[in-house]
Amino acid sequence: IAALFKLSAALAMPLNDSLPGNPIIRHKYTADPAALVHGGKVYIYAGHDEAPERQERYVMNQWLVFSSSDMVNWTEHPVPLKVSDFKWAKADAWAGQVIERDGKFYWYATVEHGSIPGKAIGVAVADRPEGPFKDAMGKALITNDMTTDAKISWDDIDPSVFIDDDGQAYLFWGNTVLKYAKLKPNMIELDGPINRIQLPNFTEAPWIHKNKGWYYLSYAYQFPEKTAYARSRSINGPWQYMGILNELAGNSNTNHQAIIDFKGKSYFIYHNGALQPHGGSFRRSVCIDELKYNKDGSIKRVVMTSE
Ligand code: FUB
Repeated sequence: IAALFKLSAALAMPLNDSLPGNPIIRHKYTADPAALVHGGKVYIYAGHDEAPERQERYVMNQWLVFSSSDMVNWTEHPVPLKVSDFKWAKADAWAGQVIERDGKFYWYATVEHGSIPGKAIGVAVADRPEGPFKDAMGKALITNDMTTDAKISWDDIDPSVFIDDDGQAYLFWGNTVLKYAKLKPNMIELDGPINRIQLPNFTEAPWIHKNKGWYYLSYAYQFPEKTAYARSRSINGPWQYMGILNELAGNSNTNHQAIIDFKGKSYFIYHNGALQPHGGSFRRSVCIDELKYNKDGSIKRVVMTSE
């Protein structure tokens, strides 16, 4: 029986409670979604909010991955990555993003560094989108002592990675100060200086996507957080602020988005604290709504739906 139990735990399991509607995952709290489209499926990478009821602080030790080929039925895969997989890290499976390059999947993830005070960004790599992922560098890619412009220990968080049509990869990240740098083709070294971008009320959670020749930079705005966005004709800016994309995330003081195209539609994937009975800022849940553009390339506001 023990062997059978192990086998079933090791296999990906379709979720019994995977119902149409928001939140999309209801048996666990999930936060900070990043999404990847690969091989006819959408993969959602999320932090696991593990804070017990009434504990008002983040308890996040691992990340989770879910896949779907129809955006309705989600399959949970075995835990793909944990803080403890980064031997140099000590806590906090905060936000990140996974991207594919040359058949490898790279996960840029925020953690608390074990010996350099503050948050850091590590890179994990896998041969398959669902993992398992392992530390790609044996050390952090970004540490809090590399930049000094924000006097907080959590300003080097929330990596978002983007590969442009010419093959150049970029890493965007930050809290309070938004930074970006080129990545070398090996995806684990910066290729040039760290640059800064000024955007109104930038808090955290940058996400880059491209549509019809425009680069879009969406981000968490103010605190409690709404989602705002800017756009540019160049990845290097200048960025034109375009306004609010999504309102405060019900019952959560953070909002954190990913934007993808899948099977002819665009989607806005985010979290809120609406899952009952204990949802809130430290027990968040991933939601998905369709994202629509106006004729001029601006984006319509996303209003949370329950269907
Ligand atoms: O989940 C921990 C942190 O809260 C993330 O890194 C931020 O984006 C915010 O959602």
